Amino acid sequence: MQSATIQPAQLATNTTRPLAPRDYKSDLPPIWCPGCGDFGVLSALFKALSVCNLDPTRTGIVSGIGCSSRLPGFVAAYGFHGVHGRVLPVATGIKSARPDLNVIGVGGDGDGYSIGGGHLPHAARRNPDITYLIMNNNTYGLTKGQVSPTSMVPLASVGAKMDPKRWKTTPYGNTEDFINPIAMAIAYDCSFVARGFSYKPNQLADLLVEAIQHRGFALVDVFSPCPTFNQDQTDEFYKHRTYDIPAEHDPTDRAAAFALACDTKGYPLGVLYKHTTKPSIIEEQAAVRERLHGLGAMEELIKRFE
Ligand SMILES: Cc1ncc(C[n+]2csc(CCOP(=O)(O)OP(=O)(O)O)c2C)c(N)n1
Ligand code: SF4
Repeated sequence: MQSATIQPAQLATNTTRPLAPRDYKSDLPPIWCPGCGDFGVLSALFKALSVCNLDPTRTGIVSGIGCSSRLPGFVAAYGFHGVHGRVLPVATGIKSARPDLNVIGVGGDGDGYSIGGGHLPHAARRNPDITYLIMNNNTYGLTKGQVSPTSMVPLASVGAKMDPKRWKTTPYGNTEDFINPIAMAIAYDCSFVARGFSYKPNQLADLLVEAIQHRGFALVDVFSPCPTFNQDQTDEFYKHRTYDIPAEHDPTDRAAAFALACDTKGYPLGVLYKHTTKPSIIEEQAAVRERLHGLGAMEELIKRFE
């Protein structure tokens, strides 16, 4: 069932004055390694928050565990540094309880696609009005460089030797193939799917603005290299293999979006897919609440707990 009208997200904006990117900086300086891609992501997020003029007192940034998941501490807004892989249940819960708040989830590819990967299809079908920013460095950075679901390293069966200096935890070879997270998200009918690159912070800021303004669940996968533990998917690797999505791409065409996501010649950057009429759990929950009020059931329930 699809609703007929296309609504932009209702954002809680700052009403006193326009806020600059620096207004969203917390007192805590980021403690990432020099050259970490997450710096570029953070600066793009500051810019996007400023463009949307989000009210920091009505904005929550939710993360899991990992280097990337430290991000909420660096933003002057409400932060929830939670449990590994549980960004989406927490973010969905906050948005369900307080639809008036802006909710942004952040974390790594390990957090979001490995231990937390099972939450993705359900977030896609529930379609809560939240943005989920995944800093994809193709490794588990915080735990010192294990193979993650997006590590593009050869499998042991093809005889490729892992460089033990690079991939210390798999010195005899990698036994697990990698996934394509944006193709997966489009297959799940996630209502907004985009990909950015931390070395293109202006483009990334634009993508984040569009994701925040999207009414529904917006996934933004960002290549954010880890120079300390991943010497394979580096900034140079992506600089040579990424390209901007051509202007003629229609993001509402799901088949075209899927084909783009599966491109084997390079990695497209930009908005791949946008489903603007998908129902959202937040509106469905509001409809249920209204019905319960109409029946007097809500008041009865509240009385029982008074
Ligand atoms: C339940 C649980 N399992 C495992 C860990 C150990 N652990 C902490 S961070 C992490 C992976 C981090 O990788 P990723 O999410 O990609 O973030 P990055 O550090 O690369 O930014 C793991 C396995 C944990 N903290 N909790
Ligand atoms: S280990 Fe990698 S992901 Fe973690 S802060 Fe250092 S460069 Fe960034």
